[in-house]
Amino acid sequence: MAKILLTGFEPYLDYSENSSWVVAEKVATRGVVGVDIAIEQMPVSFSRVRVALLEAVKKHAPDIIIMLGQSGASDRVKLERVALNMMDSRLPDNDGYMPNEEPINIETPIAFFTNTPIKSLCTAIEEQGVSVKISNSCGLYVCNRLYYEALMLCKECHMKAIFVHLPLYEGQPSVKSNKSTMPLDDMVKAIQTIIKKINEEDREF
Ligand code: PCA
Repeated sequence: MAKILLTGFEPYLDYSENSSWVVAEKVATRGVVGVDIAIEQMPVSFSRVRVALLEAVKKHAPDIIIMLGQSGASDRVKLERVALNMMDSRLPDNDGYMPNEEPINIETPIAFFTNTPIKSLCTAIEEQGVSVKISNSCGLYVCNRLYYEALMLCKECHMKAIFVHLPLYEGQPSVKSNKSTMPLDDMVKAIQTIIKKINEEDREF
């Protein structure tokens, strides 16, 4: 049975909840037939997120890692294609750190692409009637760092990885009423679809 590691983030900035963690918990509760899903929460910390990822991967030894993050400005699910070797932010992380154009690792490539079939994942989610798009920038905040580290790990072991940015969810506490939101069930459906699709394609090889 394929082993999936699903990660979400802890709350950050003014948000009392993080939609990515709420969705990760719901996906784990509902499950997907034929796969074993583990979830782990990641810290919103440039310096601590790498170790948190390494520990989670060591603990669960997943075939596939799907990382979720909240994107407060988004009105749809965003499948991230690329992670950049760069950290830069005008907003602090949960340790109060604000990097200024710092490389993640001076010895490794400037970017990595996902090793999952991102276009067919996008089509499969669209077919479920959920708003989705492929994004070519995961930002330069903590989500991008996590994604970069995960894709670097994929070069050393047999693991597939994709990062998915999620909107705020309908009814999410401490969210201003002018912000776009999405029903929680749609986001859960999108992630279940990704898990099913990658798992199916994995078994074809
Ligand atoms: N979103 C942030 C970090 C944590 C989260 O959920 C990001 O997009 O980098």
